[in-house]
Amino acid sequence: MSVAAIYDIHGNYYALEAVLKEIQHYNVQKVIIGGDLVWGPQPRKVMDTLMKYKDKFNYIMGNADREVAFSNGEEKSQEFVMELNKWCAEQLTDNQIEFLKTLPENYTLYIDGLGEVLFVHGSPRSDTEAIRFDTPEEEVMEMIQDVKENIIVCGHTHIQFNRLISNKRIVNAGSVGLQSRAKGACWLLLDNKAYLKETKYNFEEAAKGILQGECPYKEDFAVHILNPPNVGP
Ligand SMILES: [Mn+2]
Repeated sequence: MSVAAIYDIHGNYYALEAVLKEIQHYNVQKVIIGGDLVWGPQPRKVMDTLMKYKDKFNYIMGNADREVAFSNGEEKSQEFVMELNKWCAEQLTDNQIEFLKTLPENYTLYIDGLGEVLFVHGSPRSDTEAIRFDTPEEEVMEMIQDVKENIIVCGHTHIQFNRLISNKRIVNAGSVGLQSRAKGACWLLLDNKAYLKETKYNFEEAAKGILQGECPYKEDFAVHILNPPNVGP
């Protein structure tokens, strides 16, 4: 069985379209949408697209989905994050907001050749806890101590990695829409092993489309897409 894990789309419609097109070449039988769907420049277009697959794909909730859908941004969130939470919620239909509210925290799947795989957004214990490519092993071991599955797929930090820590394989799918470091839309293909994928798309066209929209801070999103930063959030 081939599975695509598509994480951190962050309201980038162009990147999502590119990845959905790309996965058609891999005979993918299951798609896991790993959270942080809408917080970004094109929330409505992304949700209109994803809702077409609402019975076909499997979804988990990201911290940004929770904050947008329940209008309960973290108290420590910066002002622009709160403003965008509100703006994104206003762009969505009631049905789309309700859909986001029902998303589960995690998803488990048995994949031949890999075994049980646990999909989470941040860490197994929190959708805001970051597992980065360089998080010290002792810190990660605390986060995963109650996990039974052999493999943990996560996102949230927008930089891909594949690490083996205490006999658990931990794979970060990277970000489709707001990637750091990579020059493309990042996602993960799971088959007999984990393949970190990067799909090229037209950054200039995406930036132009975003600038034509009404999103607050749209210039910052356009710059991020044209010149991905070296560090994740
Ligand atoms: Mn996140």
